[in-house]
Amino acid sequence: MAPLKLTDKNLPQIAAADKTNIKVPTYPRDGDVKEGIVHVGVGGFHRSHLAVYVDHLMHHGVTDYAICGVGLQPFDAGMRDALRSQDHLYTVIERSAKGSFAHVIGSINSYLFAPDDREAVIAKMAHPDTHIVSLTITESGYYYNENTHELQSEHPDIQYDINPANEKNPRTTFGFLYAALARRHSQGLKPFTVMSCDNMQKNGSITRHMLESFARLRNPEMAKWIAEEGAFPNAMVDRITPQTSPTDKATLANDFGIEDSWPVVTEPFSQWVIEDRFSDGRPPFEKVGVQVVKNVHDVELFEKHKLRLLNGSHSSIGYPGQLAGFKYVHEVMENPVYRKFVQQMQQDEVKPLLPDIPGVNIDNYCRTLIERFSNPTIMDQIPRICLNASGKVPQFIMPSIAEAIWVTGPFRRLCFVAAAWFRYLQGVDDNGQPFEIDDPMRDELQARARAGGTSPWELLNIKSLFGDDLRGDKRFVETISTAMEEIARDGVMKTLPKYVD
Ligand code: CS2
Repeated sequence: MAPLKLTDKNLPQIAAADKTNIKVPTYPRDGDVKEGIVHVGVGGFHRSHLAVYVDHLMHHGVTDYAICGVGLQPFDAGMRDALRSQDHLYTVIERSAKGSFAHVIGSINSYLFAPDDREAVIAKMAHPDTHIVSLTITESGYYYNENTHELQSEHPDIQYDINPANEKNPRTTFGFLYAALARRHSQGLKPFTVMSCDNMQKNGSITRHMLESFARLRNPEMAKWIAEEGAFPNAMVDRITPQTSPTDKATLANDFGIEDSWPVVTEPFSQWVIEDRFSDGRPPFEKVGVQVVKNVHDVELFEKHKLRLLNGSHSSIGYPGQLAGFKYVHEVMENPVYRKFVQQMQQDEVKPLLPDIPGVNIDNYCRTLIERFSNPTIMDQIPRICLNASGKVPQFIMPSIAEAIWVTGPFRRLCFVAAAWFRYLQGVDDNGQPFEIDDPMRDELQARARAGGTSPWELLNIKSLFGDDLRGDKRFVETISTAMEEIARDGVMKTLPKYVD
């Protein structure tokens, strides 16, 4: 039978036709449903994580927190068109050795594309039904200076948005948040909670600090109101979500009989630990497996474990893996030497720097990570891991190196990963094949990586990325320089055994 197009009208038929037990929304999607969450940055991760938790809530009868998706960037037009063409429904395909399971998700109710109508986005955020504005805007969307920990206020986008003449046409997330909050303030409404779902240590606190700094440049009164009344919960978010490939669409059509123009593939695992701090109410997240935690310190511990172990290991798979010519994460894990390298970096270099979390066995956590990385069915792409590295390596790898410097701990493998990133930035792999670098700082990084050759200095001198503690440490500079020379001379795979015991 021909696959059925994913639409509200076809849902009963999709559910009935299938032999593999597809879960579809059985809750109402109109009428009494309110859009309590506005989400900026609807990509694969949002659609496999927050939107899935909200879908579960809606199955539990929660009707006030459906999602209005927002795209701020021109490239979001693709998501707008895909979602609008299928009543904002989409399929999540969970894959593992146990098989494939498909869920149709109905928690996204509408979608606004800011380049079409910026005012509509501001009005939506300012609407009394909106209680939460959530974000997956990637690290670079925060305009956060890693060295000073301040807002990059000189950045042309921020300069544009703080100019009152541009208030109705913001470019950055902060411009939209500010305009909407100012409107709520003048209407006597509470500020919405700004809920970051990005991979950053202290993501909520950073969002708060960046938005308050932005607001101070516009109107100190508003900055004060946001500081006093606003809420910015910190959170650890986790679910590996590869980019959707054309094969995924074809498999969904063949195996499940669904025609979906943009499904999401992910793993069975999902975790979300969030601080219980909301300014205008929240849904009962704990009903659907979210760990809602009172103490911000506890959230920070979970964030630290996840960013340093999961994302840090991903970096160790990504940059050297790309140089060595691997295409997928699980292929790297199939190589015994490389696998050992990742395990030893976790065990010998990262784990000793991490605090205990009561109830969490860190060795089990590491073992689970290796299993998740080894899942061959999700086909997680190395170039995805390498994307936007200037916002990732300074979060995932460099803080472990800095802490190892303070305690004179081992860090050769971490330095090898940083060296591989520097080499990667030259844009040519170990076989001389060029590849594309996708990073908001690409031009500067690539020019410096090429000028520096096997010396790290051109790159280390970028003050917004690397702190003085790194630049000033002789042992670090020597170790990374040696690794850069080895990789340039012998390539990753010949060098790697030197870093494995
Ligand atoms: C990855 C993450 O992009 C990356 O660097 O490490 O997207 C990772 O897959 C997620 O954080 C998993 O939760």
